Amino acid sequence: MVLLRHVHVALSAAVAALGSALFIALNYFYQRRVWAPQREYCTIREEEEECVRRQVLVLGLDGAGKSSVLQGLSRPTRPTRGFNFISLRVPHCQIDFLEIGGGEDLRGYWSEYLGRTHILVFIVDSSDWTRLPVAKSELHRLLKAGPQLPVVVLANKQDKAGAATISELNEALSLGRVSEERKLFLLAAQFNSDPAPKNSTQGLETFQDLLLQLV
Ligand SMILES: Nc1nc2c(ncn2[C@@H]2O[C@H](COP(=O)(O)OP(=O)(O)OP(=O)(O)O)[C@@H](O)[C@H]2O)c(=O)[nH]1
Ligand SMILES: [Mg+2]
Repeated sequence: MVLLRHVHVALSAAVAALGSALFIALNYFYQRRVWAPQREYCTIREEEEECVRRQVLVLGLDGAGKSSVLQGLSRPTRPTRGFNFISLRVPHCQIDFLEIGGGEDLRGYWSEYLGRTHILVFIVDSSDWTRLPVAKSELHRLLKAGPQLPVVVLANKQDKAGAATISELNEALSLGRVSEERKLFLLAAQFNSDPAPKNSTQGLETFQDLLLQLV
């Protein structure tokens, strides 16, 4: 009888411990995956103190889709004289996205922002074959100016007919030339505002997950 009671107590304790571990794990997993703009996730004071601020610089030629990507991550943004800015709160971190317009007149200023940046997102219009050489030289100029910076190259507009594939872009942008030391990622994406299912946004989750790992 006494032995049975001991077994019962031990089993209950084991179930309780397993339940708590599961609860903590689920909570942690849920928090890590959360990405919702305009909400405060650092609600616990201790966590608030740990919050860090990270800047993601979003560049790419004019029309590549920078604003569309920011809109995909958040709500529509207001362009301010060639600049777009959104701020997202995720657990332990506030991520500031700064887009600078891609017109020729603004490209000269891009590198001035690298010093304050933690991650560079370079967006390419995969269907714009004629301007891929320009995108390539701008990208390599930035890589040279920010030798330590992790870089995510977003191969946007994959929905468009004749869009370059990932391997074609790897070649066209000479990414093989980039040092192996550099954290460099090339991701396929489409951020079309057209609501038709075949045109809808793709690659958003992978992009978000990658950013969460890099910040
Ligand atoms: N088909 C298609 N169109 C896209 C996609 N992403 C953006 N666009 C369209 O491309 C055009 C330019 O997009 P923007 O987001 O304004 O480009 P941007 O890089 O911010 O351009 P600048 O601010 O001028 O440097 C818009 O008409 C978008 O709707 C995509 O993935 N697929
Ligand atoms: Mg824009």
